[in-house]
Amino acid sequence: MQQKLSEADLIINPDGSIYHLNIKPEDLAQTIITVGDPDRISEVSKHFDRIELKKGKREFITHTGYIGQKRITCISTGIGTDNIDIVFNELDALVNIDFNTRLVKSQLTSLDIIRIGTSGAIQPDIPMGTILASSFGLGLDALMQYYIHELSGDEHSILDSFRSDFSHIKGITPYLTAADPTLLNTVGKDMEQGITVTAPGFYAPQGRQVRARNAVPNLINLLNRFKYQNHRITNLEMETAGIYAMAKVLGHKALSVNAILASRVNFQFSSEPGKVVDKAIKMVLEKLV
Ligand code: R1P
Repeated sequence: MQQKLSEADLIINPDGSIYHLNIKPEDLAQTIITVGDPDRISEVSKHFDRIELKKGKREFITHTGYIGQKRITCISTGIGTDNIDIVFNELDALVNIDFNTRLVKSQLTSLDIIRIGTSGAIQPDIPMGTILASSFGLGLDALMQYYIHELSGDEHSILDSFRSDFSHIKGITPYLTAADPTLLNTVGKDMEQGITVTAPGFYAPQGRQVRARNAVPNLINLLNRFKYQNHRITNLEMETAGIYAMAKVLGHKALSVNAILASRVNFQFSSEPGKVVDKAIKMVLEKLV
């Protein structure tokens, strides 16, 4: 039997758009770029030959347009995996639920979703200015405690190994998901690759020294010395693990591309963050069209 979602479970605005994203099914391309910062949307869409739609609500700004024949939607998520929960469920609803009947469609659509975000490197050999594709997203936040999320392939062994290294840190249940292999080998080709850790905050949860007392003062060292076979943790940010895990549970393909703005082990921050982000945007768009 087809699943039907109630008016409280799937909120559709009076104009037929989805609750937070404020867009309608026809506003969405099959290829989606997500960014954190709403101001980054126009930095992506300025490369479009034609913009057909600009909409938004709260931090969720959407531009859809074309580069040549390729239709692309760029959408801002704001910061954090709590917003990824909203964006991914609503993107999925836009393609996989019939808004007239509220029934899940019998033929499901799989979207290509690429994050272009900013991040800090935690390995000394990864300098600022690097563009890095996340081979895996390792979440230290709680989002996936609310979903049935199954592991496959290398995910089991990497996560088991990380959990045993991290077992003395209480109250955190890490989760791990691989990038979509096709996107990693096409869009992520020629990019540095590594495991990206997603934190539920920017300061202490990413090991920054703060005026308050850090409960895990050696977090960066704990993370950067982790190794499983040829896998190592390369960088820290706030969305990738949620994106990979939500894409997997909903049947979409995802890749996270990180513009490295900080070196956390060399205690440096880029003097040209806009240029690094622009480089990441151009690298992704060149591979997509
Ligand atoms: C923190 O400043 C924000 O920057 C990074 C983090 O993941 C977090 O969202 O990504 P964005 O620049 O894409 O927002």
